[in-house]
Amino acid sequence: MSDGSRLILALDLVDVGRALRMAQDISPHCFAIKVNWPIILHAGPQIIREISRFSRVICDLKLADIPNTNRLIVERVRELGAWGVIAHSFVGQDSLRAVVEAAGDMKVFSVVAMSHPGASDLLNRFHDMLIDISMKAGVYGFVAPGNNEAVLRQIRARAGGMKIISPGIGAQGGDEVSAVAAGADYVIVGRKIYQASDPVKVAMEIDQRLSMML
Ligand code: 3DU
Repeated sequence: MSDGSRLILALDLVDVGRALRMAQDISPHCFAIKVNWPIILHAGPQIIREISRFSRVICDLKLADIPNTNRLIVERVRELGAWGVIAHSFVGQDSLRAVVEAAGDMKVFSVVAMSHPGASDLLNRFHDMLIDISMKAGVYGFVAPGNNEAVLRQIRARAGGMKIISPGIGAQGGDEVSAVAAGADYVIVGRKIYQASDPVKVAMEIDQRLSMML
């Protein structure tokens, strides 16, 4: 893993062998590797431990349950050695606080807006309230759309110096440099990298483009 990188690899491959090889090859060029339900359901939760041996791992479980259930899940994620975990904030302060308390040293990122078109139906109209709920719950940072500069800039303005990680780059139309310019600290990139004919090269190019902004 690279401490100075602003790239987070979204490892949404369901071929576990390929996913692990790619994680190893790309980890020197990214800050962290994000695992989501597809790879966890195919490989089993131990994939979190396995990748944590050589990289920071962010578990994108988008937790959205009552406090007790959120707590039980986060305790297990912590045992498996993850560096961070992602939870929804719309369920309210108590549910999110349960995540923060169970997380210990793990970083908690809350979703305050999303990158898909349907996010404008409801969720993205409430990002200010979701940021306030998240701050009161004590999260470390936010997940905000890297392909929606207007929303991302508003979230950055309200988030102050808190960390923002942004998906929506590449396959969902966003650009990594524009997202960082609009306020993202890190960009989350999946298909643009793992569907490329040379994923390591694409990851290195993104990493280099972003490092030139520093
Ligand atoms: O579109 P990509 O292939 O670069 O993958 C983006 C990843 O980020 C994927 O794991 C998805 O579940 C996650 N994500 C979003 O794409 C959008 C959000 O608002 C939140 C998370």
